[in-house]
Amino acid sequence: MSKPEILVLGRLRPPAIAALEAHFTLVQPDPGIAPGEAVAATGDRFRAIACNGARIDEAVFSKLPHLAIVASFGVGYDNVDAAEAGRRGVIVTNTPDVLTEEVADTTLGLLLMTVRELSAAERHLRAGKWLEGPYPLTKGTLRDRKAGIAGLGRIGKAIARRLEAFGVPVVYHSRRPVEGVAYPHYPDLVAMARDVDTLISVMPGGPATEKKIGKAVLEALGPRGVLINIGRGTVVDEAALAEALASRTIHAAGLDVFAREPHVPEALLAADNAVLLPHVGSGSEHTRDAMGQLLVDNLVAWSEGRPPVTPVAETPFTAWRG
Ligand code: 8YV
Repeated sequence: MSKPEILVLGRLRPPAIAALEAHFTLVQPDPGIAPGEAVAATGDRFRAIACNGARIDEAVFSKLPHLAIVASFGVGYDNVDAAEAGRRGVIVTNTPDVLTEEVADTTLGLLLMTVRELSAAERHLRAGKWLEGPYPLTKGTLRDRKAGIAGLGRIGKAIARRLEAFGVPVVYHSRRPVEGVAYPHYPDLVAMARDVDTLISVMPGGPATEKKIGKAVLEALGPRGVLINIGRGTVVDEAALAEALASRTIHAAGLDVFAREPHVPEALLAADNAVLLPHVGSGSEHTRDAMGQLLVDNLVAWSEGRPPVTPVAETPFTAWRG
């Protein structure tokens, strides 16, 4: 019996490719070609997609009339129009849980780098400036801070646990209180920003959160304020943030994500009070391979007629085109 075909859109690491090849025949268009174009002539062949970052929207769905499943790499799936998938009876899966601790570790690293200026201090040493004098004492410290986490899902909770261990009090913002959580809840983001000096965003991307962290939130955070963004870049109004950093409306920012990756606005690159990382939150081989394996497990479950392991909320497993 021939193996089912999988359309691979975007890059996957060799272990995931090898694991997929054990079960499927892979069709891998050049990742530089837009998904709609890549499937223009052959779309009705495919019932399953494995994707990493590729935009899968209405235009792509319309070229894939027999599609049953989109297995997306990453916990965030703002690149996939999951609501449209739901309407079409297509299951979308993501890769939660396996990256939670890694992303939380990176968040604490980025927070410390930002508050204690660790990357600037290392640059001072490497430039030979230590010979001329010590690196200046930092204005920032974790010792007197209070953190507000925007988005208290699995990753937000893992960050909160670490902050507790560091002795930093935690509050959180989400639309509704999270069950079983004792941290104080703020339904209003500006109100929370006013009450904390360290805002950590783990919010997902998409239209509902676009530019939620803008001028009003940054002003509320105030001159001691530190913004850490580990979720999605689109959540921050980057022009307003660059302005707030330049005018010292806030003290500093640590960013792992940007609105138009891999492009980073010049005004942020110019900010000496910003620590900028190239979206490395989950970026260890260990964790990326666990994510890859979960993507494969979802597709194998589909091909064997079993329920998907990690379907997204918009496409719960009820009836699907197995
Ligand atoms: C990945 C991420 O780097 O899981 C996510 O949502 O942002 C990251 O862990 C990204 O998905 C890789 O494409």
